Amino acid sequence: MNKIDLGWHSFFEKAFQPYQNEDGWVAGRVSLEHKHMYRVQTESGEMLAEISGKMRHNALRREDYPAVGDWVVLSLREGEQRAVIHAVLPRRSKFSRKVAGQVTEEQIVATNVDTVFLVSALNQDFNVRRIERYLVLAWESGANPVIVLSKADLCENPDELAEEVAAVAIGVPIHIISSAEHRGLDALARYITQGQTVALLGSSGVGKSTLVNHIYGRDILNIGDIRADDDKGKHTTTHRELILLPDGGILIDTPGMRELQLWSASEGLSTSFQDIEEVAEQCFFQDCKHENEPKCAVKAALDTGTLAAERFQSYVKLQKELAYLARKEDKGLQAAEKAKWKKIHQSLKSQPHR
Ligand SMILES: Nc1nc2c(ncn2[C@@H]2O[C@H](COP(=O)(O)OP(=O)(O)O)[C@@H](O)[C@H]2O)c(=O)[nH]1
Ligand SMILES: [Mg+2]
Ligand SMILES: [Zn+2]
Repeated sequence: MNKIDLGWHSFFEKAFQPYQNEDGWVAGRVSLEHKHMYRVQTESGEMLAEISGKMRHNALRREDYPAVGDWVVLSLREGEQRAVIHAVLPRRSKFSRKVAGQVTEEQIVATNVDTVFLVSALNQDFNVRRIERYLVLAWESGANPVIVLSKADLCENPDELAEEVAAVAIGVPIHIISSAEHRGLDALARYITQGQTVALLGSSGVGKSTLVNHIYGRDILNIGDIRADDDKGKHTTTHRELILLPDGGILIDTPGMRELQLWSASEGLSTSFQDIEEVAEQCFFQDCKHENEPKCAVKAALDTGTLAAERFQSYVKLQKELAYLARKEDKGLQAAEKAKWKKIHQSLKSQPHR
């Protein structure tokens, strides 16, 4: 396996330069994350790797640790399929969400992704607002979003629903597919060429793993079996996994996310809701909240119906969520900074006096 097939790029080549004179140090790509262990793909094969003590010591935040899709700097242990990770190379893109639950912490879903397939099933779970939410994070990630509407075989009017999506996903390609009927899959192939990384994101049960198997041409992932009363399937994918396709191209299958909570994404919000932000530029007051201000262009657009009320509500809601997150994150950063200094003071104290 050569590095190009693994997604190597001149960007990483440059970032790796400071390490290339170290004896036996190579670059590898993280394909699976275990607890404290990583499965890494290299030119000399697949191996298990641990991060070095120094790296662990210096790591402060989630983003300082490797994630699936990362290129890392490794030293190989002679004669063993084991390695030590010394650094994470800078990321070209990073898809993050907030960890589930109350904790304000980043969860990195996948990195160095060229294209994200945002997969939604065309069944009773179909929800335009959820797609909007995914789009915000996808735009923020730096990867190109593509919307994949799956299970078309279960839907009477896929084109109508695709149009609804098009109205909230301006300029984003939309593909209608059915793995069951092998419909629309060829159109996806053009995104998955040699060295290109595509991550599949979407709620549990929408058919991501099934799609990976169809693209691969063989059942390499477990599929959630259909429960008697619906077609959602069991939650079988529990980890993120990078898969190398036989004809080149790299897929990252991610676990289903029941709730997708935003992680800092102000640019992603602006890109996703460009239509609204453009209208808002016409408001009389620059800091218009579009509530009761006079000469509010957004209100006018809502009144005439050129802007859909649901879309505006969704925008306001996501904006509030981001603002709330930013306040909490700020506090979290302060705490991390404090902890770091405490660590430094302690290590100074424990050094013998000279
Ligand atoms: N009817 C129909 N069912 C599908 C299709 N693709 C996947 N499924 C079923 O949906 C369930 C969940 O699929 P899975 O790939 O595990 O979803 P994931 O959680 O997104 O990875 C399984 O029972 C699949 O057989 C499709 O195109 N049509
Ligand atoms: Mg799955
Ligand atoms: Zn306004």
